[in-house]
Amino acid sequence: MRLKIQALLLFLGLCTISAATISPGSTLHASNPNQTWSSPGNKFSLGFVPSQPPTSPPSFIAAIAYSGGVPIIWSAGNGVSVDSAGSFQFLSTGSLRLVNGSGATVFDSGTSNRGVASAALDDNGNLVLLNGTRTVWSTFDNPTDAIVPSQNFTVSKVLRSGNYSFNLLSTGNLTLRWNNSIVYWNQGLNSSINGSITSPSLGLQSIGILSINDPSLTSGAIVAYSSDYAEGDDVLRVLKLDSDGNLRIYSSSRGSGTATERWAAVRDQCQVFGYCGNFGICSYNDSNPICGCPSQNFEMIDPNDSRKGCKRRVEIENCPGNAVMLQLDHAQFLTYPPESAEEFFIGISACKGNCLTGSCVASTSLSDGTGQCYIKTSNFVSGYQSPALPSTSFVKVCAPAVPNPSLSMQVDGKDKEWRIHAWIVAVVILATLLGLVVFEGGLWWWCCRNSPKFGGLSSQYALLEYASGAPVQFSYKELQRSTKGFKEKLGAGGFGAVYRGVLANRTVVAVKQLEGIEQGEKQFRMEVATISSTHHLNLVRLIGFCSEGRHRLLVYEFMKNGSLDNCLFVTEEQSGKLLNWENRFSIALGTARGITYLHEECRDCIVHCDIKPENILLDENNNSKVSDFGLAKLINPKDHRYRTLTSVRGTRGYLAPEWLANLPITSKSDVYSYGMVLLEIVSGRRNFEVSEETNRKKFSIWAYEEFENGNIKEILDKRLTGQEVYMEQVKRAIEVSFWCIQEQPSQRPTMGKVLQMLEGITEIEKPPALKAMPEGSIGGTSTYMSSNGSVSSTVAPSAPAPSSSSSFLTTGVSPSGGNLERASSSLLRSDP
Ligand SMILES: *[C@@H]1O[C@H](CO)[C@@H](O)[C@H](O)[C@H]1NC(C)=O
Ligand SMILES: *[C@@H]1O[C@H](CO)[C@@H](O)[C@H](O)[C@H]1NC(C)=O
Ligand SMILES: *[C@@H]1O[C@H](CO)[C@@H](O)[C@H](O)[C@H]1NC(C)=O
Ligand SMILES: *[C@@H]1O[C@H](CO)[C@@H](O)[C@H](O)[C@H]1NC(C)=O
Ligand SMILES: *[C@@H]1O[C@H](CO)[C@@H](O)[C@H](O)[C@H]1NC(C)=O
Ligand SMILES: *[C@@H]1O[C@H](CO)[C@@H](O)[C@H](O)[C@H]1NC(C)=O
Ligand SMILES: *[C@@H]1O[C@H](CO)[C@@H](O)[C@H](O)[C@H]1NC(C)=O
Ligand SMILES: *[C@@H]1O[C@H](CO)[C@@H](O)[C@H](O)[C@H]1NC(C)=O
Ligand SMILES: *[C@@H]1O[C@H](CO)[C@@H](O)[C@H](O)[C@H]1NC(C)=O
Ligand SMILES: *[C@@H]1O[C@H](CO)[C@@H](O)[C@H](O)[C@H]1NC(C)=O
Ligand SMILES: CC(=O)N[C@H]1CO[C@H](CO)[C@@H](O)[C@@H]1O
Repeated sequence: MRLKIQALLLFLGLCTISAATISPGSTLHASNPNQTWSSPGNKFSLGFVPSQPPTSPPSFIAAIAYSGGVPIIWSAGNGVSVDSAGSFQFLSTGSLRLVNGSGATVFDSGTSNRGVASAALDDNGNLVLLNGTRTVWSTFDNPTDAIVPSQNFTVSKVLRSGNYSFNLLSTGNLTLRWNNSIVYWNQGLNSSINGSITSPSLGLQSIGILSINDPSLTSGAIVAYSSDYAEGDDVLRVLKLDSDGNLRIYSSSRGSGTATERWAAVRDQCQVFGYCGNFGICSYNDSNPICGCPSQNFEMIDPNDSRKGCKRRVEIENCPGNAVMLQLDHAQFLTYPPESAEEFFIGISACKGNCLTGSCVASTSLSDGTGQCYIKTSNFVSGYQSPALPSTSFVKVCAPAVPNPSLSMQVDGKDKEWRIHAWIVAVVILATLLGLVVFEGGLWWWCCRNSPKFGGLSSQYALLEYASGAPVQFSYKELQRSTKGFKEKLGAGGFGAVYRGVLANRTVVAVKQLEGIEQGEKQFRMEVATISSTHHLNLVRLIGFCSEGRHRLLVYEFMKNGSLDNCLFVTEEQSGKLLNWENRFSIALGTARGITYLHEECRDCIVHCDIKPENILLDENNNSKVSDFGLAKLINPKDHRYRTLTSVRGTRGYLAPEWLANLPITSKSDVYSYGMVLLEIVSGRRNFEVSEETNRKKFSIWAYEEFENGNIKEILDKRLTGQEVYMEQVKRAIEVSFWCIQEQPSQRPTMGKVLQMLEGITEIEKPPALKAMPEGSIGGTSTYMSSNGSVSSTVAPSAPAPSSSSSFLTTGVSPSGGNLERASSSLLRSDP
């Protein structure tokens, strides 16, 4: 039925086409908009229309428009405007020409001396130049920004609007591009039609279907339906590339003078690249996309047109050495092919820090669990900010970074009357709240005056919150009381001392008193929220926090069996604590699971940065739990220095070489540290230990030599002799650890892969040889754990040469490997 109607319409269309002839020498004048060339049925007309938006003095474009003036389906020179003295001429040479008031040609059809004897506008809206009956040139073959029914759009054609263009690819894909390069929309055909397309053409049917035709297809492949599909007589539908970069189908009933949007290619306008210009940030007010600047460090290029973009008030070149990264929460810089090459997988602070060096202008860190980071080096960036976006972006600006005032403040500043209203509302609300509080307080007192637990009220509430999974906020006093004035010290880590405490509900906790926190309250709370939203069986759970004045404390669940180092490196007297092999292997697996979760599975990818036996805690069943994750971010607010030698919080011996080589820190750096810990779990010895027994070599280097010679038993902890040990597991653990401690990050497996190899799910190839580091550079006993060791004399190992041949199982190599190295070498170059 539908097909019949279609055929009928097509038939009618073909038969009724007649065209009003325009004779050579005719001229239209911009000064008289009433003068037009019309199609026989008056459906379409060519004439001058005022350009939009109106200008002063007025300017005009020569356009073919549907009856009623809307929509415009073609314009001379694709929207070029002329002054009111301009004219549109059909010259006797056969050319169509638009000239402005000074007589300069601004558009020419280029058809002079090609035998054109007449021109005609038909009732499909096609203006053709004819030699007899042969079409020499037509507007349908030279579209500007729109396509109408019966127009045939092929691979070689293009619609343009400003910097945007629309193409049909020979594969049948439809693309929208910015600046001819960046593809921000790419839609393919139904995959069941793959590969068979030979010469596709795009057509808009008069009933509102957009489809692709091809000799290999019996019927058109449908691309889109108008929302008013098949409705309406005398309705014109137009596929139009708008100046905002979106491709839309409009419907317009004849003579109405209006066109209604019926379909749009890009649903989310803010996803259109460059919509807000360079450095412009797209966001939504209620429903309209609006453009703004990233911060007060920027100003609009044209205050009258926010879409023109923004520019820095002070250019980066004018503040050498004083650039900082401005943080934009819930924001991303759009990254589309072919631009996305500059991506790699690192944590959020590395994404920020790595951008500060080199030619990077902005970066976006996705918080979708991938840890993906886009480094923008192009001089054009297009931003999008929305509370729904799970990403954080950074822009390089001259210090100080001045964030935009929040929306409420803007409103405040604008409207005094509003402020008075707000005052009244606030007073009323406050009074109501106060009344409620007094009432509830009375109720409480009445209920609880006899309860012995009255004093523990706050903790009772805390318990409620704890059960709900949100971090509890403690007062400093409360924690002081629960730790008996910070008496029982459990240990001291890189971030501060840890004390044993007992909460009012008798929960035993570990209270960490953070040191060197320079971060503001808000930032701290955000990080706490991130840490506490990270739940895993093999991660130590954060119960609560305290942020009061200078005091920053974190409250963790208490781990009865302490940290792994206490059970691995025990002296003769304590040998009762020694772990058997079964325990050791399950600790290795549990730790790997916890780190895998941090890297790959939780919402904000976290690179731990300080994995060592001291940070692996054991509960009463010797289940391992990783602690201190997410803290690296807390400590160093000035991220660009976060990994200079003096501020490295990680621990020598477990630090990956890239820390000292000043290369990007990625999740692979944690893999290195884990590898060292794994080797220690097997051997019961510190990886950097040097002794006569190891021929004065670092234990890890010596261990590899023993492994090469097939002496796995030599590496295994001697104290396990006589116990039940699965040599198959030992061998696997040793091989995995050697894979993890490869010098090249790209050679190390991901944590997920490590887990699979340990579990025996994936075969393990023979690990390549380890490079002996220059003595004293990494993990030398002299610098280990010394708070301010001979840092300045430390020799950083030479930057690893980018290697494309990775011998590691190909599936285990992160796809970012190559890019990472490219990015690294550029970082190195720009570093003094
Ligand atoms: C165009 O037509 C309108 C009404 O049809 C008339 O008022 C106006 O004067 C005309 N303009 C010119 C330049 O002829
Ligand atoms: C006409 O176009 C020429 C060349 O683009 C330009 O120099 C001239 O100023 C224009 N004249 C008017 C009146 O717009
Ligand atoms: C115009 O058409 C005629 C016959 O159809 C042909 O002979 C002539 O070459 C054409 N002129 C040009 C310039 O192509
Ligand atoms: C569109 O044009 C191409 C090439 O000019 C042609 O092969 C194809 O048949 C045309 N399609 C339609 C529907 O007219
Ligand atoms: C196109 O983009 C360039 C920047 O690449 C900009 O300078 C120019 O104004 C843009 N043109 C239009 C019409 O938007
Ligand atoms: C065509 O579009 C699909 C998505 O619809 C995309 O996966 C594919 O890569 C595109 N093909 C080309 C050649 O761009
Ligand atoms: C693709 O084509 C198949 C068979 O023609 C059809 O069943 C399916 O619904 C189509 N898919 C889409 C997304 O149009
Ligand atoms: C949203 O922005 C549009 C365009 O700038 C404006 O016309 C509209 O009034 C704004 N709406 C609100 C609710 O602010
Ligand atoms: C913005 O518009 C105002 C008035 O409409 C005008 O005076 C001003 O010059 C315009 N500014 C720019 C940069 O175009
Ligand atoms: C736009 O394209 C031109 C030509 O391809 C190129 O020179 C220019 O750098 C591009 N602009 C941006 C901002 O990418
Ligand atoms: C309609 C069509 O050609 N479908 C093909 C798509 O590609 C797969 C795999 O290449 C073929 O099996 C289908 O026949």
